Amino acid sequence: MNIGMNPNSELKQSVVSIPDIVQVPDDLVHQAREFQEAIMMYSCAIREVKTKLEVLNDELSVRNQRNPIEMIKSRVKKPLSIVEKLHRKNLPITLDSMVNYLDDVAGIRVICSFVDDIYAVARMLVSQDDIRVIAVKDYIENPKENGYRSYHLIVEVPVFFSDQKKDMRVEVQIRTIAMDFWASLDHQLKYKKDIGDAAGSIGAELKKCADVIAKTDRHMLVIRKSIEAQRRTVRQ
Ligand code: 0O2
Repeated sequence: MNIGMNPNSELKQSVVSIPDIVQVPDDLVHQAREFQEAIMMYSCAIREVKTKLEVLNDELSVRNQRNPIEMIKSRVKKPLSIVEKLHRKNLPITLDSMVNYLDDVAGIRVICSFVDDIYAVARMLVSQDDIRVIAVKDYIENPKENGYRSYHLIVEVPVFFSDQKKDMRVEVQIRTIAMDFWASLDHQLKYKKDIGDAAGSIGAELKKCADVIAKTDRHMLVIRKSIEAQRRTVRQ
């Protein structure tokens, strides 16, 4: 066992807290370092896009006297979820695969008040000239079979680092409070896999809830629009 000074010790310490007496292969240290750097870059990309969304929300809230965005959540995908997704897609479990084939390592979830806010926010974000749209999935217009609704965008945003500019991919999921409520519970329930024969009927119940929620979202929008129309009439 090598207990002397290891030339890589400083690097090792910065990547993981492994005592110096533990021999870690240099290539593993190198890979860990590269992974850490990639994750840092994704987290910076999240900050760039999040700031854009916050700016839009601030501007629109002053102009329209209400916030189109209720909340913004973000996350960098956890290492185990990255491995699980690469495995599910039959891709090699490598850093290159992650960077080249996973579009949702950096993820932002925007929770809007009303359905029309989703489209307004998406339109304003993608019309910014440093944003490149890679893919759009409109699960509101075309809900998933299980009832899942949300508007998904994969965008690329340039991030300036000390010695380079990198175009980073970020997945932006935009949905209403009601859609988010459904998706959160659906996500929780997916982890409870020991439901045996009940899976079909539970799926059907969840689908019913999703449809009720979508109807409520549409109804809330009608109410807001009639309030706005009323206000305009009163002002005239
Ligand atoms: P997590 O843990 O939320 O990140 P792709 O990403 O394009 O390779 P897919 O499944 O075709 O794979 O993409 P899609 O349909 O755009 O879905 C990606 C993400 O949307 C999922 O990420 C979920 O966050 C969300 N999502 C999609 N369908 C459902 C659903 O039925 N229920 C819920 N609750 N969320 C859903 P991950 O990586 O699966 O999970």
